[in-house]
Amino acid sequence: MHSAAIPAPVRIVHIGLGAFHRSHQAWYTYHASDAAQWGIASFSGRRPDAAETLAAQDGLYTVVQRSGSGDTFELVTSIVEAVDGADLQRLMELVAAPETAVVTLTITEAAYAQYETNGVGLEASTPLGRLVLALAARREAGAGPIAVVSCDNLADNGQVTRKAVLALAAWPAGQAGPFAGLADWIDGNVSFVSTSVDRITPRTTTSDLELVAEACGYRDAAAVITEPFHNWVLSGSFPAGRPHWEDAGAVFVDDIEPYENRKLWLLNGAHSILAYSGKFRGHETVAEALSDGVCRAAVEEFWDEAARHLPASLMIRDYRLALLERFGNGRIAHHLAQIAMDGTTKLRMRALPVLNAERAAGRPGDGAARMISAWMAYLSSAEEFQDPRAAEIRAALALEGRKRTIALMALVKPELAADADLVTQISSLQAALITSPTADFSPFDQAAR
Ligand code: CS2
Repeated sequence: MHSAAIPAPVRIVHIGLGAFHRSHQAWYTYHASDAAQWGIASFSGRRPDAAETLAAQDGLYTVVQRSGSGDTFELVTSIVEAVDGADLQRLMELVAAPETAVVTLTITEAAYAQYETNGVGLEASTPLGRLVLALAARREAGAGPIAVVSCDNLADNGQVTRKAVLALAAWPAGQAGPFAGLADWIDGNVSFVSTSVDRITPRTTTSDLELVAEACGYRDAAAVITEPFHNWVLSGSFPAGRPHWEDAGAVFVDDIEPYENRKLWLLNGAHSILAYSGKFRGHETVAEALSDGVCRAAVEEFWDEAARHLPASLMIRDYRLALLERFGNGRIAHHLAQIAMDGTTKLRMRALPVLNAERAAGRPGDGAARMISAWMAYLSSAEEFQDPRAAEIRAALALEGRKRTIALMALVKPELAADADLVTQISSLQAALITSPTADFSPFDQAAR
């Protein structure tokens, strides 16, 4: 355990201080052998709450690793400063400091699409807007190259971040001042690292906090509960250095795509199927949904399709077995409602690549299509839902039958709605789900897997 008495100097700036940041990037940094050199200044997202809570306890918090058989507790000291995300001044100051070498992001999948779909420009209220303003400050200060590391569940997240940041930096093009030539400077000086991140971290509950108080003898309002499993694959350069994250198991690779696809399709894809079909069938948690044969069959059906487009060298069978065990950990109450959020963005990453690959190979891709159908069935029955395109979803839900299906499909991707065969396929899968919600729509032989 590192000493909490002398905080490490800030060399990493994080945007998106939430439970996952605390159980993943901050935890890896804490476990690096050179942790004493790498302090994190972590900025909250939309609300200041997480930063206020953590700042009140000097950035210290407990990671509870919860396995099927018990809990272990660890005090993590890598976050040395917790700041309200709205404090743009402090963000600019820290990113402009030459000692700062890395900016990590957990800003949700939806944050990357927003500037495209909503035409959002360079605004200090959005996480990427804040990042661009901070990078402008770094250029102004002559502090040199830096790495930006997206830790959100998007394929090719480094490139997606790069494109979004460059587009935003060029937004005020032609204006004088700090933005002239900014996109060119970013292009030449900022390394956008791609990553695949993995650690199931449900939202902490009040009873979790009580348990920490009882077990550790102190009150920690910022504790996180997470599974023992953790994985971080990174690809890209760090021009100003980085912690030895490999000491905690991080892996650096040249070609990240197969790892990203394996994680996004098999873990996150299955999560989305469990969330939508599970909520529709009255379940609350991942473990509950997985124990329902109907939901489980839908997951296996999708996995069979996805596996055809993943390299065998990635040990897909073992990965699937490990996922069943992780999802089945009933001591982790991972709520389906949390996963069900932001479906329009998540389905684009999780269902469409497999659907397209299956159709390109001349097969229907029912497993991937069923994920989209389950989302629609869930929306039709949900009392409330969260999505960046909630207003348009509500307008679509006011329509009937095929029209409703087309309108919802268009929100995932407009091209989908123009494909009459696909509309028919998704409509009939949805009808099957709605008219016979208890039927086992894809029987499978568990022992054969
Ligand atoms: C989940 C992920 O909420 C979701 O969409 O699928 O947060 C998932 O738990 C993590 O990616 C696991 O690493």
